[in-house]
Amino acid sequence: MKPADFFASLWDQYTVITPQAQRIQDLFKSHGETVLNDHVAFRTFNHSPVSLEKLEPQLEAIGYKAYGAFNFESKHLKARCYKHQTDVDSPKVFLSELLVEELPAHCQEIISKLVAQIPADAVQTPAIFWAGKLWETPTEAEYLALAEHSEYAAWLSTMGLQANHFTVSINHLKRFPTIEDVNALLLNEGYALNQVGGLVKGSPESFLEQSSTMADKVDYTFSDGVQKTIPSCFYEFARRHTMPNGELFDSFIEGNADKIFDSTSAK
Ligand code: OOG
Ligand code: NI
Repeated sequence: MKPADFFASLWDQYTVITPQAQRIQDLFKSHGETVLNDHVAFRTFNHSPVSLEKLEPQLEAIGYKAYGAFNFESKHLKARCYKHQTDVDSPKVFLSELLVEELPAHCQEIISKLVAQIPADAVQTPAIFWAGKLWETPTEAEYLALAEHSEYAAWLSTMGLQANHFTVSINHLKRFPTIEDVNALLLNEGYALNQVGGLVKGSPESFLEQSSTMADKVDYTFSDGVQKTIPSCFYEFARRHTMPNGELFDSFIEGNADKIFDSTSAK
């Protein structure tokens, strides 16, 4: 599979439950912009047939290679980032996984019931990255129990494997050269942005500035019939800066990412 086809399929699936992303991309286009993606992110459960280490070969199969690793202790997550080995314009990939054994026993039980339903050989092709939920829908009580300890776990239990967000590369915009320009445009259009730690995560001094919308909300029916609107996915904006060695910073920053994760928070 060509990376372009991979990201096109992902985008199609992502925008169905994240209509704001299509609307915002169209908004940039209406201002004459060409929108390139900085990166795309995925979430998964560790110790499962779709763990980070099981998924990684499918990224390698489309030409990607890991180049960074991250830990988020208070969120019980670890992550890796990947870039395409030859195509510099292909989006980077941020792949995180939940360290399930670090959650309270009752959360582990809920998750192990979900994970037990995933076929051992679930990972066969890159299409696994938009496979969605590989388990039966949880009950509302299970969702709320997970959310109390891990918003990430609750989100993953309802949404499954899919692009959690795409990220607009501000570096490739012409009329909105700064992250403040982008945020002002979005706020003016009425979009809710992630405010955790301030609108802008990071700084030019750390070579990476990021902001994101709050996730869209979708109507969801839990397995016990309870209906609720819950967070789906969000859209991110990233501006990368040149380091003293003259190269553009191309990795991620734990202190920024920690706050971006909250873009799917239900609160
Ligand atoms: C990933 C959050 C981190 C970034 O760019 O640092 C991130 C997630 O919400 O799954 O996207
Ligand atoms: Ni991101």
